[in-house]
Amino acid sequence: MTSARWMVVLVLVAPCLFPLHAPAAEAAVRPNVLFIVADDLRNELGCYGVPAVKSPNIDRLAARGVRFDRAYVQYPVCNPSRSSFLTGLRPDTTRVLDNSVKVRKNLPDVVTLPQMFKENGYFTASLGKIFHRGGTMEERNEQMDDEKSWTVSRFYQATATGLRGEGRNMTGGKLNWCRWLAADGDDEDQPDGQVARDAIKLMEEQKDKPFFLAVGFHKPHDPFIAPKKYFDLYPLDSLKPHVEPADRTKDLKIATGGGALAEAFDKFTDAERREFMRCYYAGTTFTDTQVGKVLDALERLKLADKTIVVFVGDHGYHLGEHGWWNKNTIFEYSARAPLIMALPDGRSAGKSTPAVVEFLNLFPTLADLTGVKPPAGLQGVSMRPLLENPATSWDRPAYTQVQRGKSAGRSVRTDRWRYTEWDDGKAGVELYDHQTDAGEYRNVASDPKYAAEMAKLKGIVKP
Ligand SMILES: [Ca+2]
Repeated sequence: MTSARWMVVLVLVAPCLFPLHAPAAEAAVRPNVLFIVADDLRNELGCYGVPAVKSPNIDRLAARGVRFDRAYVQYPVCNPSRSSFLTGLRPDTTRVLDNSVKVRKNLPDVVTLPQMFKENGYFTASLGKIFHRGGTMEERNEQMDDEKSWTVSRFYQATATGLRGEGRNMTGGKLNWCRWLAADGDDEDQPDGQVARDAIKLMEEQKDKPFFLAVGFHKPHDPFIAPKKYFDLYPLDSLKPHVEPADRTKDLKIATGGGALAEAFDKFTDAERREFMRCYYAGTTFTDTQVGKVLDALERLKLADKTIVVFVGDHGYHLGEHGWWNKNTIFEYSARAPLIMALPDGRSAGKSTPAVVEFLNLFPTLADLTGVKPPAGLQGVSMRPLLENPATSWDRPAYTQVQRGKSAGRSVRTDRWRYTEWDDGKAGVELYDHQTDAGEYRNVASDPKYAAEMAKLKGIVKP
């Protein structure tokens, strides 16, 4: 070997051999993070075993990543859930329990997940809905966004064309959100199409430096607006509304019942149930298509092997299960959400894990995978062992809490059980055996056969 070739080898390996003497070089090899968030997306996707829902692009990501089959959000509503996983703190700590409070109001000095990357030399961008956007359209950016987190933050609106089309309110106007529109125009007439377009642009611009690109799609969240072509994928007569099992126990009223929503849902006809499913799935496939555009760009720009890709829903959703057509419950349907992570080296591609995990873990996991030092006090743990080997034994419960009316619900999910207390048990308790009751239709909390199990779960219902 000539001396010139030796020189080349030394230059290439030096940062690896001497990382402490080459901090700049080390920082340069840190992987990017592409962090994709869908809104109100339940675990009905091709890759989660539901081929009738068309999600070829999220399925494609699952084929090159790890699919988490039992991942739970800490609160089944947008702002509290996002505030939790974007700070790595439980809702009890953020004290964000509704859609109106900004996390920094309660924790002025908290270091958010994107902020950690920004302070470590990353370009960080928020496109669309990452932190919750409350208030009126005009107020959304200022009220709820977090400027310490982002180099660039953009929010989008539909064009005039994208707000025209065929649609209606499914509750005769009683619930303003409960409406759909098979919209005129194409993807980029909708905010989510614009989000995908700009995500691609930013990747093109930033491809040579580390980035944390947060891409927040608003669908399938209500109001159920998507270009008409996505509605056409789901003919009404192809959809099969959920049928409640005959042997179910009666739900506690606090769990789903009461209020204007429950009243409206009780009145849904079979045709309206299909209509609701169609517009929800149209939004799901619309979002999936936008995810596909972003993944295509990642490949085209040769960034896939330099980028950790995370795909999450911010919480689940009921489509008629337990009589409910919404989120904000602590049943499995609402507490569980999609979570897929793909590593740059393609490790564990196409595998899945049955481990019970919390969204809270995303923050420490991404810090661990990128080598960026996380802030003190994070309340989750790194899931790196599961990504490296999805069969790793993992025995940690997942916690989800919710406020419904005046009652506080707390739920713990273990490998086998879901146990829920309302107002410390004073307003009711629920126990579901997931070995025999995946839909949580038979509350066995009063069955003496499970007294020992109940006592154990009672002891861990608070983290
Ligand atoms: Ca949401």
